[in-house]
This record gives sequence, structure tokens and C-alpha cells, in this order.
Amino acid sequence: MTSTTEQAPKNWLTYYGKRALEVPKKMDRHRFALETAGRFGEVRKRAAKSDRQLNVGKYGEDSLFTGVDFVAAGRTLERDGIVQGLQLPQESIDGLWEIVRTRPCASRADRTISFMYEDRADKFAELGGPIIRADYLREDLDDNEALDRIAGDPGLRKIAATYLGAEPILTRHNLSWIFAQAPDSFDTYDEKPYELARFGSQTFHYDLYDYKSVSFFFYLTDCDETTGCHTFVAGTHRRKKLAHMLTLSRQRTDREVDSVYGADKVTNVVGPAGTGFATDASGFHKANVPVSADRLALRVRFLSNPHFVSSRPNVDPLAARLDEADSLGK
Ligand SMILES: O=C(O)CCC(=O)C(=O)O
Repeated sequence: MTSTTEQAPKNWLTYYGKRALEVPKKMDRHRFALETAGRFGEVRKRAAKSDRQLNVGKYGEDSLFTGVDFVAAGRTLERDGIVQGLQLPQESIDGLWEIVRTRPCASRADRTISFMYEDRADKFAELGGPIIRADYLREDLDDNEALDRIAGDPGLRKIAATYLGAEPILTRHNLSWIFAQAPDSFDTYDEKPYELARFGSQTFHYDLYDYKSVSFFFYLTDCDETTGCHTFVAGTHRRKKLAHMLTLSRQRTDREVDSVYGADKVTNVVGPAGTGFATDASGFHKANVPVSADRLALRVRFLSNPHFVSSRPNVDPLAARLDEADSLGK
């Protein structure tokens, strides 16, 4: 039994009907255009503010990631919507685990459910079962040196700039747990369980953060198919079935994804703690439901269009350094 306080809507038609009416009222015209026309790969390509002359050399050389050709990685991202091969050093992993040791995480379904990770068993006993996903709060991520170093990494900036064809704008970091569930408690092959879709990002879906965006993920626990690995459907950031672009819900079952895009396009990213990769979340993706251990992962995202950056962006450590260098005439 999984504990969430929000229930699935009783009538999906009313739910999506209401959302369709609310969308234009809640959004400015930029976001409205993104949410509608931005579903089409060709529109996204044309609307992305691309400046192919971008000089990635300016980001510097002191990257945490060794043995990576960052520009080639950006091109792989362009082709597949995903690129693997970033390994976070142990020092960074340890630095991020400091957040886990000192700060509580809060349920994505209900922020009033908050607990230290080490106390999760008691909390889940009290709630009657494991929750789906919990995040560390934004203010608790603000003063972590390891996170600042990753978010300001010149290599990641080069990948993002190559892919975006524009100056990457750092937007939200997210550090979150997805919790192991009893085996067979959810079926994502034929169903799209509401709480997994809504709170776990654990059914196939795509996101429209910008016409082009780059999300870097780093596992902070060992990760395979039984421990919540990320799955991405290669090429779907460029091309999707028409019905998948037109329907209001961007969620799909595993079966639909396999049959439309082919199981060979479905990439599970597995690896030990520290494994890192980048995706454009406008392609179909999901986190798998862990069954044998919880998964902890960091996500750092870049956009290219200032209209889509939230009102309180994380402080951008690299931009601050470059600004300082500018103001010192360096
Ligand atoms: O945590 C994951 O692996 C997936 C996250 C996700 O779907 C998202 O950030 O949109």
C-alpha cells in the first residue's frame, strides 16, 4: 500500500477538460505556445534560440569529468536525446550525501510528510507503506559545495551549449529519492498508475521545459533495472507519433512505447553511484519503480530561453565566476 494524500481524479474527461480550460488562463503566451505548438519536434527545432557560433572554450577547462569529449557528447545528445558516460568523482558523491545526512526530505505528494532518510522505516510504518518520491527542499540545496561545483562545471556547460546552440541557463536542481515498492505492486506495462505518473515520474512521459533543454542526472546510489534506473526512448525528442503529440496527457504505458518506437530504442541507464548522463526531457522517459533498494539521484537542468526559467532560479556558480572575471577585467 502506497501512501499519498492526493487521489486520482474520478473522471478523467472532466479532469483534462478543466485543465484544457485553465491552461490559457494560467500561462503567459510563451508557455502557452510551448505547451501547444512546442509538442512538435520541428517547431521546437525552429523555435529554439540557436546561435551555432557559440564559443564553448570560454567555460574553461577545470571539469570534474575526465576523458569526455564534451562537444561530441552535445552532438550525441542532439542525435539521440540522451548521452551517457559522465562519471562523478567520489568526492562529489560524498559531498552530496552530506545533504542526506543533515537534511530531511519531503514527500512530493504531500510536503507536510517530511523525514530524515535514516528514519524512513518508522515513517513508512506510520503511513502504512512506502511513499513514492521525496525531494530535498530547494533551500537545503543552496549551500552545498559539491552541488555548486557540479552545477558550475565547465564540461557540463559545454555539452549543454553545444546541444542548445545557445547560452545555457541554469534552472532547477533537484535531489530526490524514489523508494522501493513491493514487487508487482504497480503495473506500468499496461497501465499508467496515477500516483507513479503524478509524483514519481515513473510512467513514460515527456516534458516541455523549453523548446530545447538539457537535464543532467547523477545517480548517488548503485542503479539497475530493480533499483529505479532511468529509461529514455532514443530519438523521441525529435520525432513522436502524432497522437502522442496531440493528446493532452503526455503519459504512455510501456507497451505503447515499445510497440510504437521499438524496444531497441528504449535505453535503460544502469551503473554504480556516480553514473551520469544527459537527456532532453522532451523525449519519452521515466524512472523505473525500484523494488530492491531506494534510488537517490541529482538532476541539474539547463534551458536556453529566459521566458521559461522559474522566478527563483538557483544561483548560477559558473555565471557568477564569469561575471566576476569580467568585472575584474580578466
Ligand atoms: O528521476 C528520473 O529518473 C526521471 C525524472 C523525470 O522524469 C523528470 O525529471 O522529468
